[in-house]
Amino acid sequence: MPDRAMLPILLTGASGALGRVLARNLADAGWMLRLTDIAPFPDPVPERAAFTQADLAEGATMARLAEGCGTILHFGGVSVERPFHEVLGPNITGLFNIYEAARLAGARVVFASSNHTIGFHPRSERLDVDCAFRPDGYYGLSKAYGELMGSLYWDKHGVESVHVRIGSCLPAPKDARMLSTYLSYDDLSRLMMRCALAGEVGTAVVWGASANARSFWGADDRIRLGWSPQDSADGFAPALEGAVTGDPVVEQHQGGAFCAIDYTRR
Ligand code: 15L
Repeated sequence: MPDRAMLPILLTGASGALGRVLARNLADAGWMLRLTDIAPFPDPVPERAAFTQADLAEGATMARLAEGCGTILHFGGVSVERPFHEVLGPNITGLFNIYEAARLAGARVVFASSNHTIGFHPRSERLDVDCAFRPDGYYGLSKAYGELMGSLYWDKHGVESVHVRIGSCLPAPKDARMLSTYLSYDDLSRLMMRCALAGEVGTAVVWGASANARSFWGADDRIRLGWSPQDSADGFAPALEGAVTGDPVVEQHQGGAFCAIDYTRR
């Protein structure tokens, strides 16, 4: 097996908000990238990268793109709560196509999971990654399925799979909840590089959040990946304490109880 760091990375969802950040930061760090998305890539394609416009439904295209790659960063699919039938194709069939592509290529998958897999746990519990799934919608449910798909492909086919339960990955936190869930773009990028570089990982689950003092989340597998976040939402606390962007009626009803309040209102 050639050194993973010498092999290209396939990045799905490259035209999305996080995909664009990763395309730029990983290319700047010297990685060779294959980018793909159903939507055109809106930025100049970085040096040492190639972009292919494709639907995750095209299994043969995904397999071709993954050929020769060491790692697949799977950020493609539906990334917000939508009706069940809109989530189903990209996040379940598309997900299957990615794991099959990884199996054929002998690549490691890094799956962009979400805090919405556990969104209906109360905020008062400190959650470790082995907590039960409590998805807060069809989107979160599809991400929980994705983590189980990763587990299946490791146990059955030896495909390594890292599941990153991303909190709120934005340029800056926007409300009080994000003082707990914020993940900076730089912490995300460093995490992805560690996921691509780490020695044997089998399956691993990581909370995708910066070093936020108010975090809802506890133990995970970050040590095995050699990652620790360097940024934090804490500096935003004076401006955001008490700030709410969810539906005030639902927040009152639930007492601001759940990890993922922005989706519980729908
Ligand atoms: C996510 O998983 C979503 O992709 C994003 O749109 C936000 O809702 C984020 O979680 C969050 O919980 O803040």
